[in-house]
Amino acid sequence: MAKKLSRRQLLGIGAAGLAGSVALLGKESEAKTHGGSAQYQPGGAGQSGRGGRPYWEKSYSGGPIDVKPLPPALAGKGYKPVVVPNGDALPFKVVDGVKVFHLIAEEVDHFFDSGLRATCWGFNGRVNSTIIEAVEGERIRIYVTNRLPVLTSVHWHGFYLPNGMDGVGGLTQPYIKAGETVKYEWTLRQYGSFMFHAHHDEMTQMGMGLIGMFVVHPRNPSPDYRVDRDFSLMISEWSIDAGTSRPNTLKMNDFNILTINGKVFPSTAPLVCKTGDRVRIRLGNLGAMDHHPMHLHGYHFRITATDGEDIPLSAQWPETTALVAVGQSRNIEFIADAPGDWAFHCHMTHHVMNQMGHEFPNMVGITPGDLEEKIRPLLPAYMTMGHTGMDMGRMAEVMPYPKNTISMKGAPGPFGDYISMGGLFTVVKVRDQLKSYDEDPGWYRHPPETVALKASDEELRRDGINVKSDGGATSNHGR
Ligand SMILES: [Cu+2]
Repeated sequence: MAKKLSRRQLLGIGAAGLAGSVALLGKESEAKTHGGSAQYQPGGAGQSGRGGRPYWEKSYSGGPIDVKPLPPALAGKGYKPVVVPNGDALPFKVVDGVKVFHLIAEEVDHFFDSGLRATCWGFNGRVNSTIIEAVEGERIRIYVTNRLPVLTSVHWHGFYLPNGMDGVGGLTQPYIKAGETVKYEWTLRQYGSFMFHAHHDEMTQMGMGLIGMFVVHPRNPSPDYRVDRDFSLMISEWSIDAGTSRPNTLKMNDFNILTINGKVFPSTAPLVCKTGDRVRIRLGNLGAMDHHPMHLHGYHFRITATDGEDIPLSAQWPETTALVAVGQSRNIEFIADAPGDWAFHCHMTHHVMNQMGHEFPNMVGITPGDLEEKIRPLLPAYMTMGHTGMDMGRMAEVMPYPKNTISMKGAPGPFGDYISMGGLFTVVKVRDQLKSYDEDPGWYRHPPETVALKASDEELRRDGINVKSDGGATSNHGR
């Protein structure tokens, strides 16, 4: 344990970062109103248990709750805000040294993609993509207004807090009735990637969209912790039958809409980085039933934190796929030193599809013959599904989509072909030159000779490739 620091010394640390927030305080009123005599110490009881103490002799719940909070920090001064593709952080104000938020649970007419909208439930006009952002040591007060026609409560997932602030409707608090506003308040004695979600009739309320990321920045981040790009992605899954506009929260499997921050590819905003940037992606999963192995192309990364806490450097290991189970968050970190358009997606193949029906007979390998011609007079839009797989280009040509649906997968790509992906898919766009992080830099322009293209006859001849007679038995190693 580092030696105990006085409040003055604490404020002296990272003075540039805290200067703005100290001015905000005016007087130390928060110290009088909240907490006992001990100042909250960043990286203290809850975080690491370092300093030669036995393993068990640390707090697993953040230590004493009646600590004096640290002053609130402002975006860009006390912390570097996270980037929320297709979303934004909830605004706040500072009242007497307390950071005050107003979270509103309400019905939202939500666009998953240009072809699909649905009436969902969300927070402050967004679905899955309103995040709360705060800083370790702060006192926070969150008013939750229930504009839904049902009871609700909001649970703060992964937080050390007084039991009565935990948000489990009926257990730790009375429900928030329709039209009511309830106040949650506690001091943040930790940092990390956390979440919040409705904790009443979860199947319905979380399934309708009442989930969000809650990012708490460390008070005095070490140089190791600092990144250039810090993305926050919430993963979820939905069942919305073609032509309908309400999520079916009774579904237990075969979810057909899989979203990152409430959007499906190609509507997922790319993660824009500059070559050489240190990148953190915070992944949260508050879907209903499915775990998502999120795979990044072209790089390996380290899994650096769970919603428990940071993983010590010595315990991190390299990965290319991070499994994010329901109710978990994972931070992954890497240096984006390879320019390009790098796919980042769930590796469950059905999770990179949109609005897929799963009740078709298996047609792979079947020769359909004149089946279509025979059925068309009866069903004009009939198309034999998938005897060579799912040909989305042809589907788009042949099949008129019902109203309020999106294609199963596919978006026009840079080569005139379809990108045969949907759902839990986005693109990490790494560029040597960037005008702005906020602009989509378009498709990557590959250096000459670095794209897989059709082999020329000359190349085939040179390397002795006979496309007609090669193949068959493969025991002839090296020939
Ligand atoms: Cu998945």
